[in-house]
This record gives sequence, structure tokens and C-alpha cells, in this order.
Amino acid sequence: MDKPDLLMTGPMMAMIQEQLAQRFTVHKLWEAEDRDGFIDAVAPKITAVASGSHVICGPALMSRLPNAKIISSFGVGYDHIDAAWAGQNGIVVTNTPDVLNEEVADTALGLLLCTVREFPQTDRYLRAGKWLEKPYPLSGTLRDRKVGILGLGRIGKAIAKRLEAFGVPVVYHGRSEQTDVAYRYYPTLVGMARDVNVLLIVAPGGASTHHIVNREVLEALGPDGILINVGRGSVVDEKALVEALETKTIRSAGLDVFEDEPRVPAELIAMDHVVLFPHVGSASVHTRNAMAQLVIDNLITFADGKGPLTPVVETPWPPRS
Ligand code: NAP
Ligand code: 8YV
Repeated sequence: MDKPDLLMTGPMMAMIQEQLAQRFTVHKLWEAEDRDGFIDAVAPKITAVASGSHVICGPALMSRLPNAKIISSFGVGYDHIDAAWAGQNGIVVTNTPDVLNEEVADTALGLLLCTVREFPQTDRYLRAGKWLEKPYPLSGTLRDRKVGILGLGRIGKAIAKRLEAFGVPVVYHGRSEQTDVAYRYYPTLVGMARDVNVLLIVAPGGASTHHIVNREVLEALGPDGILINVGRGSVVDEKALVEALETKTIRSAGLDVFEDEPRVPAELIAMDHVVLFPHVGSASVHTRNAMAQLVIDNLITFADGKGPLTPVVETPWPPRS
């Protein structure tokens, strides 16, 4: 039996490449010297796409794949895919929800602790031999902190649970109030920022969240405020953030995500009072393997006619008629 043809838009984990090669004829876009010519040549036979955030899957690409029926994306965030367009054009989009909740929540707590207690700075201090001269200065604490979560979804709730265990009060903002949670809801982001001293972002990227953490929100967070971002870099106006950190409008920031990854503003890199992670929220072997398996399983169950396992909201399954 002929294998269905699959387009892989960028390099993916070895286990994804190996398992998909057993079931599909895999066409590797990133290996082609002439990518346009490559797409023209394979486009009509492509029925499935495996994708990561390395390539924008917008109408420009999808409209060239007339027989594509599924895009299986690595990661829970899929702001690199125009899922609404895909849904309107008969393509189901899948992502990798839930399997990474605990890992990203662990990372968020680690980043928060590193930022509040200055752990990376203490490590640098010791290695520089400064402990021999005098103890590291006393740091801030979680004890006097109240955390406002922007995006109390799957990961946000796993973070909130951890914060409860740490004895830290939690409130949240999203587009709508959730009736099944005990945390206080703020209908406006700026209103929440005014009432907390940690703003923790775990909301998705995309048009509706672009730069919603802006100068006004940072001013509301105030001079004792700490910004933690494990959601998407695009949620924060990074220029406004740099300015707020330089002028001490807020105290500090812990960032796992940036607007133009892997490029990070030189101003942030030069600051000693911020903590910067290279987008490692889900990056353990265990969790990346689970995400990879879900990318594979979505494609295989779909090819077997059993439908996708984890379609995104814009492309429900079975499709709305
Ligand atoms: P989720 O369950 O869909 O939760 C997203 C939350 O964001 C929801 O509570 C939603 O609440 C809120 N939200 C969505 N649009 C909003 C808007 N315009 N304004 C305010 N709130 C909004 O998603 P998840 O699985 O928790 O993942 C969240 C995000 O984390 C992903 O999309 C991804 O960008 C990021 N992420 C990062 C890493 C990393 O490595 N750093 C790893 C995994 C995920 P409402 O619907 O009520 O607005
Ligand atoms: C991944 C993420 O690092 O799932 C997400 O949305 O941001 C991370 O888990 C990313 O998708 C891999 O490129």
C-alpha cells in the first residue's frame, strides 16, 4: 500500500521523524535548497503536515497544499498557525495540550523563585569568589507576594496549585470569569496588576493578546512588581518592559519567552536584576517525548480514519457543518 505523503516544515525530534517515516512518505521542507520549487513539486500529494513553531503556517503556505487535511503541531501554543483559516478550509489543526502542564508549571515556579530570591545571581556571586569577602545580600521573599495569573487555563491552574502549596495568594485575569475556581477574578488586566505584586503570564500568543502587557499595565504593577512570563513573548511590549526595568517602574522580571526568539534584547542581557531562560518551559526529555508522541499519534489516528486526538478549538472534530 502506498504511504500517504506528509510535509514536515522544519527539523523535529528524531522519534517523530523515525515513527512518521514508517507510516508516511515524509517530505522535509527545511532540507530543500529551493523551498518554493520543492513545495510546488510535492504540494498536490501532501495530505498531512507536521509542524513546529519554526515555520508560519498561514494562508500563503496552506493554500498551496490543496489536499492537506491535518496539521499536527508540536507544542500547545499554535500562534504560528492561522487555525481559523485552516478550519474554514477543511484542515484540522492539532496541538499537544495537557502532557506538558506539570513541566511548565514547575518551570514557572522555578523562574519565580529564581527571580524573587535571586538564585542565579547568588550562583554567579559564589563562582566569582565574592563569598570569601562577604555574604550575599539578603533577597526578597515569596512571603509578601500575591500573584496575578494572566491566563488561568490548563497550565495556569497547575501553577496556581503549586502557589497554594507555597502559601501564596492567587488571583487571575482572562476574557471570562471561571465559575469552578476559588480564585478572585479581575475583569481588567490593569485592575489586577494594580492589586498584585507578581504578574505571571501564561496566556497564548496571537492577535488577541498582542502587547496586552503594556506600559500602563507595568505602571500599575508598580515599583515592587515582578513580571514572570512563561506564555508568549508577544504578550508583552518588550520595549516598554525594558524601559520599565531601566527606570525601576517595576522591580524585576523572570522571562522564559521573548518577542523575537532566540534573539533577546541586549538591554535585558546586560541587566543583573532579571532572570532569563531560553524557552525551556517544557524542555525535559520526559515531557518533550510525550509531546512528540502526541504529534505522531494525532497524525496516525487521523490517517487511520479515526479522527484527530487533540484538535484545537478553531477546528473542532467532527467539523461543524
Ligand atoms: P489554555 O488552557 O488554553 O489556557 C489559556 C488561558 O489564557 C485561558 O485561561 C484563557 O482564558 C486565557 N486567554 C486566552 N486568550 C486571552 C486573552 N485574549 N486575554 C486574556 N486571557 C486570555 O492554554 P495552556 O495549555 O494553559 O497554555 C497556555 C500558553 O502557554 C500556550 O498557548 C503557550 O503560548 C504557553 N506555553 C509556553 C511554554 C513554554 O515553554 N514557556 C510551554 C507550554 C505553553 P479565557 O478564555 O477566559 O480568556
Ligand atoms: C515548546 C511551547 O517549547 O508548547 C508550547 O506552546 O511553547 C513549548 O512547549 C515549543 O512549542 C517548541 O517549539
